[in-house]
Amino acid sequence: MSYPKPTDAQVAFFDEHGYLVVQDAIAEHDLVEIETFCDGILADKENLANDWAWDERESSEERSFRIVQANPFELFPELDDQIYRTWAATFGSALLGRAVAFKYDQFLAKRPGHSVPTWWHQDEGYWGRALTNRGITCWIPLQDVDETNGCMHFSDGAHRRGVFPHERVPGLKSDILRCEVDDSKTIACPIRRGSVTFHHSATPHMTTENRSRRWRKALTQHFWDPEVPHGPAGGDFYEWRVIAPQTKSTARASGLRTEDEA
Ligand SMILES: O=C(O)CCC(=O)C(=O)O
Repeated sequence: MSYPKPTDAQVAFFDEHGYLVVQDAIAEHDLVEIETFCDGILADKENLANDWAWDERESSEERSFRIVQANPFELFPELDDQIYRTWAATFGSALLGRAVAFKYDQFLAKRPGHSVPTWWHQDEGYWGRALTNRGITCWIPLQDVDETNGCMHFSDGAHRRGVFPHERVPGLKSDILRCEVDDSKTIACPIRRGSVTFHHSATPHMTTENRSRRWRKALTQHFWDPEVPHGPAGGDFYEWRVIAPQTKSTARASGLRTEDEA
């Protein structure tokens, strides 16, 4: 199979709605490779991953990993030139109408039967003011997804409404944020393995908790205008932003060094 090119209708849809589903985009052999690397992270999540919904009552040894969060690009540099990354950069540049380049990725896995939603948020709520309208995300689920196991939901057209106030989620000690959206604009995007979603950096989005019997795994890739003048840890952040890496690799992905590496 060859990776698809964006059509004018897809570019127009993205511009109006702030998100897009691309069906059957990623080749199965590439999905298998992504999943092999990500399963390696899952097997050693205590050392390689954050618990993105870390319950404040749990010690670091007891983290129950309701959302596993790691940075494959930091752990596996051999993935640098993979086609799903270069394709998503090209496709995303066309959708956004400006050139973007790969910035970082995240492996996000939701434990079966013990997970939480990834609450409504805008990526710009994390990335800061320098990213205004200058980023796009390509989300690759590694199994079929729907509302029972954590598919994407978008707030239709809300990328044109600026950045909403965000807050930390009470009871958690990770850096995860949430915001309020207009419920009447919510679009759920159930998709099959191989399909992806793109969203604009100001599009509010969320995924539901995983109520299935299997892990819900996804690789999300973030693309920024290369002219953005700062790294993830050095910028013009909103006041609600916290940076709380739990491992060396997730610290490095934030542009930070742990104390023993300094
Ligand atoms: O996979 C998830 O749970 C959330 C992904 C997300 O928020 C993103 O890709 O921007």
